[in-house]
Amino acid sequence: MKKLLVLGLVLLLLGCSQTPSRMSKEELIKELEGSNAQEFNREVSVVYQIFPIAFANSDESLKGDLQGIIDKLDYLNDGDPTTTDDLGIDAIWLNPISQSGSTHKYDVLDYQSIDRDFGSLDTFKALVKACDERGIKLILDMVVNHTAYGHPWFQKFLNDEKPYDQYYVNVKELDRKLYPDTSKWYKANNKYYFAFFWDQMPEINADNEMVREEWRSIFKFWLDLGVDGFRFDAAKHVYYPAEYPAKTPTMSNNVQFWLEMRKYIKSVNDQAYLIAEVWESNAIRKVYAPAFDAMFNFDFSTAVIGMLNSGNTSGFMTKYLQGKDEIMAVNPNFIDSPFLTNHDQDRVMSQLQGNMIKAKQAAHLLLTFPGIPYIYYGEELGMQGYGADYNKREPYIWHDELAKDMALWEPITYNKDTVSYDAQSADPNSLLSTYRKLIALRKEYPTLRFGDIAEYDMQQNGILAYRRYDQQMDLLIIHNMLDRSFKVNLNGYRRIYSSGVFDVDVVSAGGSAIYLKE
Ligand SMILES: [Ca+2]
Ligand SMILES: [Ca+2]
Ligand SMILES: [Ca+2]
Repeated sequence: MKKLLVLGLVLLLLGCSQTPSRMSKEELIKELEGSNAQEFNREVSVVYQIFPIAFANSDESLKGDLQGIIDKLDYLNDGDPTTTDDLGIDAIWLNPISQSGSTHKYDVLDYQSIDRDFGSLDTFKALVKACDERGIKLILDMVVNHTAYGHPWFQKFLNDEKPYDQYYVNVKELDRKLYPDTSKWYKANNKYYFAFFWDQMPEINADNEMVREEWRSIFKFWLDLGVDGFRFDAAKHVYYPAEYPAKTPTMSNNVQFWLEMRKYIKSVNDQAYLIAEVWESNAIRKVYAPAFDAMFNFDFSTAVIGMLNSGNTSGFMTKYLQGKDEIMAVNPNFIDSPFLTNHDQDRVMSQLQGNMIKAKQAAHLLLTFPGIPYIYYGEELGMQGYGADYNKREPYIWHDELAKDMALWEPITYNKDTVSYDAQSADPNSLLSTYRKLIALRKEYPTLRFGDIAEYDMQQNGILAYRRYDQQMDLLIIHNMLDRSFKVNLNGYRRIYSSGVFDVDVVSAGGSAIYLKE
């Protein structure tokens, strides 16, 4: 009996050793404790998001490309802190640039390539060098959750070629007990595959150790080329409830997956910056917070635009601070990333019905909150667009007349009246000039980046006020969303900035002002 037990135990241990040992979430969190991207945080005050096909063109094709971006880098940051006619951003997030069959490029055919619309690996290396010369960091979009239908892995999967038959969740029959929601499952070659976003974007089997290994080598490929960080697309979709058998702890598995990827990436470059798209409220995002250096603050985006449209400021700060505290409690090194909109959302100017005063106030809000804010290309011009995806990704309006350096990959529909970069650049009161001033201010007063934040109750709905403070200084920021001017009791604060010309203790309707404690 005893012998049998021992034999059983030996067999059990042998069995275990054949499956890859995977560290638990808790073990990974412990191991990654203290891991951060503080160097990135110190050097990067603001990130600029570029949708490459729509930004700038360099050749006979009308589509935007990497050389076009290189040609325009001096407009984003010329590397000279004494000149102020550039935007002043410190990092660029590029939407996907690898070979793909679509214009959005989220269906990747080869992860270690540059799409021919955009250039070659040599153009990419030139972009890295040109960014380096100007002190601009580069963040690449990594589409881990799914590949293109035409990706060689998926084609081999469909043909049952080993080991690729396990690269995607391989389901022969959809048992309704295990897969109660089959709306995102598709059939090809007598088997099923899962594709949440589009039937042309089949989703990988994240449970397969070989797939995880593929991803490690893809990350290494780009890190070796000199990129500074990654933006993880659709991070919560890696394990999606309808994709794995019922009762699979998908959220917990997602966190484990990303912790493992993070551990690997940090072993290659311990200062790599990892930001995730977890399109969820703070309540869910806090579960993901230990896995990343940063996440986009979707609650902030929704709340700011809602507040500007309604003029109702009550509860905004309480909700913001609660979300912030909850996330910092699980990851003290977490870097929040406020933003207004991205390539998937109706452009902020459209959501604000083209109201320039509100667009400027949105910029003042975005650039006076903690963390690393993101600007979606064209927001600084007040570009519009809503509804279908391509409406939100119109060509950047460089000039008054169409020209060869514009990325005219599609007709301009929503931005026929958008004032061009050229015209706004020459106008000190333009939205572009407002963005430039605020970005410069954020650099001049690091307290706006790193300081604490607390509500400053003005006892007036329609007035949003908060303090940004640290041991160096104490700033008071006031946004007036009323339709009349508002008199402030200054209490020892001196005005250092205002978005209009008015008395020091008056904030005009739609205006924003910053005060410094004497
Ligand atoms: Ca081109
Ligand atoms: Ca400059
Ligand atoms: Ca998935």
